[in-house]
Amino acid sequence: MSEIILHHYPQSPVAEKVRVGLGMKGLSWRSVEIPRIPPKPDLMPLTGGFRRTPVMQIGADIYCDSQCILREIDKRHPEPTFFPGGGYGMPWALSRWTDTIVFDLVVSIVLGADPDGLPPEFAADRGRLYFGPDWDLHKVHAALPQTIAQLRAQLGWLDDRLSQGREFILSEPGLPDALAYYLVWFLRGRWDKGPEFLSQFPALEAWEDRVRAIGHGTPRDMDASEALETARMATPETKENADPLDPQGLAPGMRVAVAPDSDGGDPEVEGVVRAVTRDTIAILRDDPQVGSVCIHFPRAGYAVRVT
Ligand SMILES: N[C@@H](CCC(=O)N[C@@H](CS)C(=O)NCC(=O)O)C(=O)O
Repeated sequence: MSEIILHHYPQSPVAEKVRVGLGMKGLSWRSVEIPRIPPKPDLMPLTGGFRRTPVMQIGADIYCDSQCILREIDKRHPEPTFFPGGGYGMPWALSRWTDTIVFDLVVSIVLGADPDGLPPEFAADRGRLYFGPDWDLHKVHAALPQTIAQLRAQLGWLDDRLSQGREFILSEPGLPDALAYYLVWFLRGRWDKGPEFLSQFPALEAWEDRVRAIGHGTPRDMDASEALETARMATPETKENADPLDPQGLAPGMRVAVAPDSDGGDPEVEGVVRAVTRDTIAILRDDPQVGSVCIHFPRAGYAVRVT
C-alpha cells in the first residue's frame, strides 16, 4: 500500500524533475502512463480535477505538483538528503526561479519555435495553459530572439556556478540539480536548436551528463486500473493538522477549493481541509470510483478559497 505510484508520461519535463529525484534516492516505484492532454479519465477520480503532470499516489494519498511530491519523497526517504551541505530552504527558493521564470522561457522557446508544426489540439491545450486566455503562439514565435537572450543570461549563471570543478550545484547531488536539470533536458530534447544552443555552456553540459547518469531509480509499469483499485482499497493516512498561525484562517473541517494561482484555466479541486501547514494543504474528497482520497497541494503557487 505504501508503494510510490507516479502518474506521468515520458515526454513531461516536470515529471523528469521528479524521476531524477527518485533516482537520487535510489527508489523503486510504479509508473502509470497518463494522456498528454485531457481527458484523463483514470486520473480525475484521484485528483478531483487537477490535470497537471506529474501526480504521485501513495495508497489513497495523492500528491499534486512536483514541489509537494518531492517534499513528500524526502520526508519518507530522508537519505541521501536532497539538501546536502546543510542546504535546507535555499533549494525551495531556487525552485521559484526555475519553475516560474526559467520554465516559462523554456516553454516559450519549445512551443514558439515551430507553432505550425505542433498538433493543433496540443497547441490549443498548452497555449491556453501556459500563455493565458489570449494565447497566440505566433506572437511567442516572433519574440523568440528576446526570449532566448533572457534564457541565455540565466543559464549562464548556472554554467558559472558549475565551473571551476564543481560537480553539482551543492556539494553532492541534491534538489537543486533536479530543479535545473529538467529544464535543460526539455530544451535539448524538444527544441531542434537546443543542442547547438546548449553547447555554449560547457560546464552545464558536463553537469548534465552527471545528472543524467543518476538515472530514475527502478520504475515498474502499472495499469491505471490497478492504481485506481489501490486507492479504493486504501484509507488516507494523513493525520488531521491545524495551524494556528495560518494567515487565511484555514482549519480542518472547512470546505475549500484549491487551484494553481497561474492564469492557465486550471479547474479548482474541492474538498474538506484535513491538514494545513505553512507549506502544504491536504483536502479530503469522496469519489464514486475510489472512495475517500486525501489530495495534497503546495501553498506556494496555489490559491485556496473557502467555499
Ligand atoms: N507546478 C507544477 C507544474 C506542472 C506542469 O505544468 N506540468 C506540465 C507537464 S510537464 C503539464 O501539466 N502539462 C499539461 C498536462 O500534462 O496535462 C509542478 O511543479 O508539478
